[in-house]
Amino acid sequence: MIELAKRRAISAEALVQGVLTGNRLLLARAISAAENEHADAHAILRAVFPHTGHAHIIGITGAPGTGKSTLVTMLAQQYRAAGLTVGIVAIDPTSPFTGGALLGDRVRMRVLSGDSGIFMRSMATRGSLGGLSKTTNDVVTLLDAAGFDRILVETVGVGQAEVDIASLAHTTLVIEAPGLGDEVQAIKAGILEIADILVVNKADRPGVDKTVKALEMMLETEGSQTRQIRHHGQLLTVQAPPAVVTQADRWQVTVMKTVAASGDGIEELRQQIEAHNVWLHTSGEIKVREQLRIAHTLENIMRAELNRRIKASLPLARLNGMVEIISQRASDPYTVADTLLAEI
Ligand SMILES: Nc1nc2c(ncn2[C@@H]2O[C@H](COP(=O)(O)OP(=O)(O)O)[C@@H](O)[C@H]2O)c(=O)[nH]1
Ligand SMILES: [Mg+2]
Repeated sequence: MIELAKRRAISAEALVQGVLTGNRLLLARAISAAENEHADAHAILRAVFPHTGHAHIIGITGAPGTGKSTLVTMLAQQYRAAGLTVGIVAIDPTSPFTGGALLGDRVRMRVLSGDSGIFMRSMATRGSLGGLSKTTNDVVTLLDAAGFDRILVETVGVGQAEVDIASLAHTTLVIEAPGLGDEVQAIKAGILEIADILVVNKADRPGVDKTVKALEMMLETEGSQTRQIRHHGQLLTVQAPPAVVTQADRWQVTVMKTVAASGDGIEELRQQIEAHNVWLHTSGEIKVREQLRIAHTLENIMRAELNRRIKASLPLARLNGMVEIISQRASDPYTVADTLLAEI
């Protein structure tokens, strides 16, 4: 039972119905339950899962300050103008208590509020080794079940989250901005492997053409026809089966210029995202990406569950006792770890 306004509790069944009928208040409650790993969370997610698989999931990553949040807001409005509904998940690795980014999000929420075709949620990453957490997956699942046509997931391009986004999204946008000094140096290696569309935002700023050129040169030299994703710690190269690969089957990564602050180039970007969506289906690539998404989700769920079990079966006193034994060299951490894991 989820506590609402101190006294009223809402049953998992009511939350599931709320999500499936697009009730915003109940959707928000269900998301909170998932985020807080409430006891009902898994029951809710299980019940809504058969109703997922319809949304096109779009990941947006890039360094802080490149204009991702501004761009996502504009893109959402453009999608609305095109008659589609949009769910937004903004993931911020900073603490919700430091303010900064969330303050910006509050401004953004005001811009987008009042439109029932848009639902936005900000979340801080926690307890997931810098990557996207299991709960990010869960929130996407709930938005998908609630019937949103497009789900935009904004994540700061730092560490593991940047690579993870490519396993979560169907289409990945990497956002750059001009004026990062030595362009080629500033553009991180690995970006070409995850980007389906490269965006140079802040195209109103000097140096934009230099940045575009640098990216285009990188694309030419690396001939980014394959997409590499780390899975089980191994580099997985995703490509269509060799027999059917023709030039027409390949997705051409392009560099697009936008000014998110004014909206310039946003409609063109939206159309390119839609073109990628069409390509995913005509080429059959959608199946490959869906399998990756599911494998990634499954791994995240198992890892989270294992963490929970380890914590539950290992009281602090016992852990401290083990630490003492190891520190006296009466045993070693490998043996103790095996013993403790065997008990789970
Ligand atoms: N000049 C210019 N400023 C922009 C543009 N897009 C965003 N900004 C500004 O850049 C700053 C960072 O934007 P934000 O969307 O928060 O970036 P994020 O950290 O990547 O999410 C804000 O002050 C925006 O107003 C743009 O196209 N041109
Ligand atoms: Mg942002």
